[in-house]
Amino acid sequence: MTSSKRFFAVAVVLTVAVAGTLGACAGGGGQGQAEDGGGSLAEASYVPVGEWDKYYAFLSGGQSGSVFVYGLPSGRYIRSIPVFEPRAGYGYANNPGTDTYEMLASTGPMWGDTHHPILSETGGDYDGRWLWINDKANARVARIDLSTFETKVIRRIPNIEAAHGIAVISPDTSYVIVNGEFRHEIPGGVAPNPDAYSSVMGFLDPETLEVQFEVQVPGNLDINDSSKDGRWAFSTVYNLEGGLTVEQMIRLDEDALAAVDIPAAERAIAAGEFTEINGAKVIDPTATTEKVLYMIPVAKNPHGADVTPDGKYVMGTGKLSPTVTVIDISLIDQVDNPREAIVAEPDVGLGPLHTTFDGRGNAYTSLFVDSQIVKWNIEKAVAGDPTYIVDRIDVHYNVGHTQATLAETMHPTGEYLVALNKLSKDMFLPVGPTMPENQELIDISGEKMRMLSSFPSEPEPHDAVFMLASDLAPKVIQVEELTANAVAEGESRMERTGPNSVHVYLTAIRSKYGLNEFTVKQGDEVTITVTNIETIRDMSHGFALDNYGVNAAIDPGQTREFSFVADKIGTYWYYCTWFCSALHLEMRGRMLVEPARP
Ligand code: K7E
Ligand code: CUA
Ligand code: CA
Repeated sequence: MTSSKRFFAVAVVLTVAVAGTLGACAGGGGQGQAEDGGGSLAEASYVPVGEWDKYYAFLSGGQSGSVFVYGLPSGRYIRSIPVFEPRAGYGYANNPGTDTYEMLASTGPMWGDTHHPILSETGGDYDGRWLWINDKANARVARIDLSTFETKVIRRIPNIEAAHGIAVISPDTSYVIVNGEFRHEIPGGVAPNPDAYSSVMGFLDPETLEVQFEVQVPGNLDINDSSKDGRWAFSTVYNLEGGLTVEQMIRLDEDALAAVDIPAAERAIAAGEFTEINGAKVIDPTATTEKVLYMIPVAKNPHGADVTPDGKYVMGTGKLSPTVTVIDISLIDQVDNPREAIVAEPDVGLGPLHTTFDGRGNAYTSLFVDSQIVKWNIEKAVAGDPTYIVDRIDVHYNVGHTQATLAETMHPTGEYLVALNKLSKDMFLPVGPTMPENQELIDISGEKMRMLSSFPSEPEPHDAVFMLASDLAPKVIQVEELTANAVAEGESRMERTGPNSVHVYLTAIRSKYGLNEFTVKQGDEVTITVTNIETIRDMSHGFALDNYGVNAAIDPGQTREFSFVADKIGTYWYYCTWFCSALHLEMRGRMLVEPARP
């Protein structure tokens, strides 16, 4: 087969593989069950009752708009962190007028499509401060504070359609980068001719998420990563054809891996070599004095972009090509022909999407079409040794991302790998036509991979990152610090603040609110400030006001404030929504709404 015929064949397989295997598994069960190694497989992922997992796993929440938190190796679902969706259970963005509601509503719709959780780094290792996640659908990025597992910042990124790949710039999180995947008219307006389209890679302040600058890159920016020394931002690029249809987007045999020279970009900004577009400083890399952008050809329509833990190589993972393109980072700005920076193109299998690492010189690539994880040795592939494939393991089914423990840091633990499979088919009890996703936990500590266990999740964790519990658990706070607006014990009261407004101050502690009742007039704007004055862990209270659509969860030490208009006459009970004590059901009080004019 000529190479272009082979690529076409792979493209066809990618499209039909899912349909082709769907019918094969009626009756369920059998296919996914791991071979038992005399009970040792069960032991390898068993965590006794009351003991903690060794790792936190942060899985992207996909179409839920959130982040899922699991424990590894048990695969226990612990909680989720709402980001781009309201969640009454956590008092997050569900009451109009609250800070979390305004943060979400002011940047776009009350839903999102999250793909890539990433963690803050200091010295190339996770520091346990922050986690970021993208909303592909609405050009947003959010920052979560890991001391409370709460979303603190959401920002819409200008000049971006489809915020897809995100990454931190290692080793010290100098920027968070975000890719604009879909090409469109950056300055605005509408241009039916796609020649006017482009996309940018955005460089954000990690804390505020404000855009520091953007770099225009040809093609569709897909997945990104950074070198380990802060020098380079990488991204795979597909659709260099500038096509509008699938057929047009796969016409050429090659696309590229883009490498942005960050210090060169910073110097271009300092020299004024940018155009301000929609509030962002945008660099056109064809118009800078210094070279800012390098485009290295890789086989057509690549997907994953991954840098090895030692910082030597960046890999573009094939998707339509059965290969991984290995690029020597130190050669990028040294060679005349960018092709000379490519040091290996190992053939790994059909539909390779993402690559991860164990820190012992091995790469693990997910194969969507083959439904496998393939383990291969990087230096053997670079040396041209044909025995670079070390092992293959079947996964169930059609794997997207795969991540090994701490693989994105400079010190992977090489212990577990999670395959994030797109289809679960026969793996779990049927629950209607919509089945969960299936994550599989694989032991990678030995030469051969060992399938340990699987656990379902809501759709759709694209990607995951892991932290050692010993690095994060001690940093998580159990009781919030009191804020300036906290209501102190004995200070619960109602104040009339105007002819049509009242402010109610309440404390909450087992098993009472500070006021048993308060009375307002119909049409009053009611502002309620509630402080949970508990000082011990895991003693949350809630405040729900029946038939008024108000519900807030309040953690120990936390103060929540919300407002509504008391438009209905009558008695309305407010009650605690978190089961806090034997008298939880009695933890309630009355709001009396009287007619405005008696
Ligand atoms: Cu491969 Cu959005 Cu990371 Cu999904 S992307 S798989
Ligand atoms: Cu307080 Cu239930
Ligand atoms: Ca292409």
